[in-house]
Amino acid sequence: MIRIVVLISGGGSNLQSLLDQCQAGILDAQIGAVISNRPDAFGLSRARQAGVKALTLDHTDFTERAAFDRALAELVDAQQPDLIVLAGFMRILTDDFVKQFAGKMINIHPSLLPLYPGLNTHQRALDAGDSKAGATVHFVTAELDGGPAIARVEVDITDQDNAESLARKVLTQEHKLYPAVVDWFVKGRLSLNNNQALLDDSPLPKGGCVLDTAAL
Ligand code: NHR
Ligand code: GAR
Repeated sequence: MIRIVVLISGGGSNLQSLLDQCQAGILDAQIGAVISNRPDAFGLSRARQAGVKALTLDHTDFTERAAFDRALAELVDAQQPDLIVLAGFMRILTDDFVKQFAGKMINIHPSLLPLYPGLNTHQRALDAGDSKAGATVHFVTAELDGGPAIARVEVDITDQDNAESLARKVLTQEHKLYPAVVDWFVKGRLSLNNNQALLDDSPLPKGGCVLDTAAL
């Protein structure tokens, strides 16, 4: 069975949706370990609750970013993962780390990429007067939130929305999007070739294919 390592920094609700789908047998994969860079991340409790190994590598114990990344790479590699899933992981990874796991590391980002890479995405979408927001799953490359997109979900922005309400709406859809994309990987349908994401050997559109989560 495919082994997954999930990297988190916080609440871990996306992690929970993956744990639930593995538990239910919908995802034919094993989450071998969850690693957090923050010792107080609630996601670590979710992992333990599910009987999954929960590890912490505190970035504040390191004076240099590169040293933290080397230690993280060693810890991840020791789990022998087939897939590394970033789920609310908040540390930018060095080129060396990304290269080591090229083609087998994905991230979920709370915007319709290529719009709003980086942080504070929901407020930026509101400030721009956008009518739509969403989340994108992409392969992780050295370019921050710039790796080839796989799939996205979209939500409407209403006049009533603020950054919190929008974050909640998008997060609810992320919980459907991420397991669906992980399932493609688990089934061997997803690959990265020459900086292009492929599903069943066909190139995915720029920005990723739009998933209709109502149909999931
Ligand atoms: N690393 C690489 N090389 N490429 C990507 O695409 C990455 C990555 C690491 C994380 C997630 C990303 C997101 O989905 C991600 C994608 C953290 C920051 C950030 O600025 C930006 C984007 C993402 C994650 N982090 C600060 C830093 O100095 C710390 C912020 C904090 O601790 O709160 O690392 O949004
Ligand atoms: C999610 O919205 C995810 O897309 C976002 O943080 C949230 C994590 O929620 N990720 C980033 O902003 C990465 N920089 P969770 O911990 O409950 O899964």
